[in-house]
Parts: sequence; structure tokens; C-alpha cells
Amino acid sequence: MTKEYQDLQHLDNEENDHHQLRKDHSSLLLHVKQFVSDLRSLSCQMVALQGNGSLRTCCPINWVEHAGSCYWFSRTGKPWHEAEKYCQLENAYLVVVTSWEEQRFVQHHIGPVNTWMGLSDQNGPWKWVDGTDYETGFKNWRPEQPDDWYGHGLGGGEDCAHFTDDGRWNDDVCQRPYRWVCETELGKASQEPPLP
Ligand code: MBG
Ligand code: CA
Repeated sequence: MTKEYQDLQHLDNEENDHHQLRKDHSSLLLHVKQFVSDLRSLSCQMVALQGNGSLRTCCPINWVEHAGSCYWFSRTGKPWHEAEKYCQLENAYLVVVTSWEEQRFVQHHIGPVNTWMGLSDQNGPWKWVDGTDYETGFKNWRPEQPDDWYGHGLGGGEDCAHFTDDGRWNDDVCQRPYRWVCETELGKASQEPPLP
């Protein structure tokens, strides 16, 4: 082995080591950043748990933050009313869709699966659970929907709205056990109001 060859090999090894160090460093940096963000979220959760009735400044653990709201995506199914009750126990409501942007975000998270939203007409006119005006608001019905179909033979028509497999909406029998999405807004009261 010549002296020149040995020198070259030495340089090669150094280059490899250098490359590996760079990779380790950037991966470590990524982990540290994730750690800092988890810590920030945890300390925000602590404040929320200690002070009852304070403004919500962070999303609960396992909820997804997006455009000033927190969202939770179920992986099991429930009838519409039970789904809405579930959300209420978490100081939230069934998701209210007010824009294309929000529709795309929700669609991305639920995939092609029937999923309840906070819209129903069981008391006559269509109403969003948070009081958002239906008539002037965003809508994304499938063609021919809503049709209050009686043909299912389960009794009654169809009073509850859900995302279908392509994301557009259908009205269906409220008792069907579909998945659901809860939403709660940041910057709003997060728990029971303080006693007088
Ligand atoms: C179904 C809807 C149902 C009803 C029916 C009418 C193929 O979709 O799920 O709600 O509208 O169409 O034919
Ligand atoms: Ca229908």
C-alpha cells in the first residue's frame, strides 16, 4: 500500500465520519424541537387544569389545532345524538364547517368514511349546533341531497348530516353509528363558568 493511497483512504474515512455527524446532528435537533413543543403544550395543559373557567389557550392532548380551533377525530361510531353528547362532555360540539378551507382540513383527516357533523333538521329547519346561520353559510351537499329519504324503512326520514366517502354531505338516519368530529374554539371559555 503506497503512502498516497493510505492518505486518500484516511481522507475518505474523515469525510464519512463528517457526513454521519451532520445526520446525527440534524436528527437530534428535530427531536429537541419536538421536545420543546411537547413541553410547551404540557405546561399549557397544566394551567388549563389548575384554573377552572379560564380561556382555552391550547388544544387538549390528542386534539389537532387548526385555524384557531381544536379538532378531535373519533375512530369508532355512535348515533348522532350520542356523538354530540360526547363532544359536549369535552366542552366541544360536533364539527361546524364554515368554509372550503375547513371542509378540506376535515376531509383530509377523516378519509373516505361516513362521519357526522354538527348539522341537523330534526326540529324543522337545518341548524348548526353552535348557532351558525345555515341559510347564509357554507354548504357542500352531494347532488340531490338533502332528500329526507323515507326509503330506508327504519321509520321517519333523514335528519342528520354527515360527510360521505367523497367528503360531500348527505342527510341520513340519525341512529346510524357513524364516526364523528368534535370541535372547540381557542380563546373561548374552556370550562363551566365561575359560580356567582
Ligand atoms: C343514498 C343516501 C340516502 C338517500 C338515498 C336516496 C346513495 O346515497 O345515503 O341518504 O338519500 O341515497 O336514494
Ligand atoms: Ca339523504
